[in-house]
Amino acid sequence: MFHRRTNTLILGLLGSCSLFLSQQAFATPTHTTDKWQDIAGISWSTDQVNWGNDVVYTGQTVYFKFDMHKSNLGSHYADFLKAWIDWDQDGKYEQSESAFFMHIVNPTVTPQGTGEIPVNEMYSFTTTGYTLTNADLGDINLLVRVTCSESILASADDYQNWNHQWSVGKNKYNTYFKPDGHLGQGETEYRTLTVQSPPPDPVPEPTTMLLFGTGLIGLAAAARRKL
Ligand SMILES: [Ca+2]
Ligand SMILES: [Ca+2]
Repeated sequence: MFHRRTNTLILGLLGSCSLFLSQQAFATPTHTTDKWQDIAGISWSTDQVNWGNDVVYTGQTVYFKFDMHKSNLGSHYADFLKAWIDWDQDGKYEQSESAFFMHIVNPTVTPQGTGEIPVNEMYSFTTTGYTLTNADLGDINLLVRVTCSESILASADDYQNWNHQWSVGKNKYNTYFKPDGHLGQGETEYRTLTVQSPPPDPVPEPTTMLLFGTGLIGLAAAARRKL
């Protein structure tokens, strides 16, 4: 189970970025290019079999799935995907509302200059389940971003040199990866999770009613016999 506001799942990828540096900060998330990594899917499920963007109901446990597509092999440290879920529905994504992040070390440093070899890889990440309560009723907005290690360091004004990417550490990358501002590489996408009260139970089938009625008559007859 993961808990609103507090949980941070970490995920990550071997990655690659070319040099896109930006020291600027923007109110809304923006990216220079999605040429290297992009978001291929955002979906959720209550049975972990059927994934989509359907309405969900209180009492159900919902799992989220995020798909990241990686176009090119590259030479930088890692690619990242991070998701925020506006659980308190105040229209803002707090760092405490992050539901996802990670970091896997590339075992070999690919020489720079070979980054644009197409790899066309797909990565899929699934969260643990969250059980919806009445406090979740309404429309809950999701924000998902993908980017590279170099872009994150640049946004945090911590780009010291190329090799610095390998010594930053996953916790710092998580802290640096914000729901707003500008990142050189990557993409941002949004979805809305609609949470409703469960629909009423379906009307019983006529045969069920007949059996139920027969049973009642039988019970009544038995009760009379006992008198
Ligand atoms: Ca996309
Ligand atoms: Ca919020």
